[in-house]
Amino acid sequence: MGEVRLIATPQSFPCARIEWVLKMKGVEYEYIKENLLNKSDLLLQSNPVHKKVPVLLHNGLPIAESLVILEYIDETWKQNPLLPQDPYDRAHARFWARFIDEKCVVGVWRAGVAQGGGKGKAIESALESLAVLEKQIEGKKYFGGEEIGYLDIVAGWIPHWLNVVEQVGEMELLTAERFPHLHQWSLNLPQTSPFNDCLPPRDSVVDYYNIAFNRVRSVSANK
Ligand SMILES: N[C@@H](CCC(=O)N[C@@H](CS)C(=O)NCC(=O)O)C(=O)O
Repeated sequence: MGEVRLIATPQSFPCARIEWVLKMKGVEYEYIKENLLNKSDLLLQSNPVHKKVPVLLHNGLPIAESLVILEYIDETWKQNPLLPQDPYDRAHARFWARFIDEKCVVGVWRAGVAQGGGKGKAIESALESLAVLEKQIEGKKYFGGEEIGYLDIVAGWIPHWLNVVEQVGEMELLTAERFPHLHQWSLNLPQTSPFNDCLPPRDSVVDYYNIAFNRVRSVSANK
């Protein structure tokens, strides 16, 4: 199916999503490691709008945005389908993928970065979004049911990255008491393939978020 290259950064979970799915599908790819502090011409030319990783290059053609890339991979390599086959179920999966990115990721990030007076409110808002997600996993082993599916990949940052954001952001969000189902899922998922052989060292993710949070905080302090 041609040449597959992935422009990515090991500590980035949108990039990890792509690696997980390429591995699930058994697609061979070349990993092109990007330095986000000094972006390459290849990244800037391949994703001129957002200038972000991940970017998938398939036979030289760039595809950006992790959720878009996941669907492209699923449509191009049909083995081990990721999204449900039924149109209604697919629409439902897309709805929840957007909820995860637009509400959970953004809410957790904002809570982590926040300091001082606004932190309590930001944490509350992140907890509200996680509570909604908790309802989606209740009674199921994975978001995909008995098998890992699209939403497990999209939410796959929670087991490894959320805990780092909690540490760097000095807060506690995902506890077994608050969210027993999501908590159990987040213990199960990293035991499974491809997650268990494709996670960046935790310390490197801590460093990455320390740098990222400090940058955002200093930009907002200088406004
Ligand atoms: N919505 C995008 C988010 C991608 C994203 O935020 N990438 C970060 C790394 S995790 C990045 O490239 N940041 C560089 C920058 O903002 O300059 C996706 O899902 O692919």
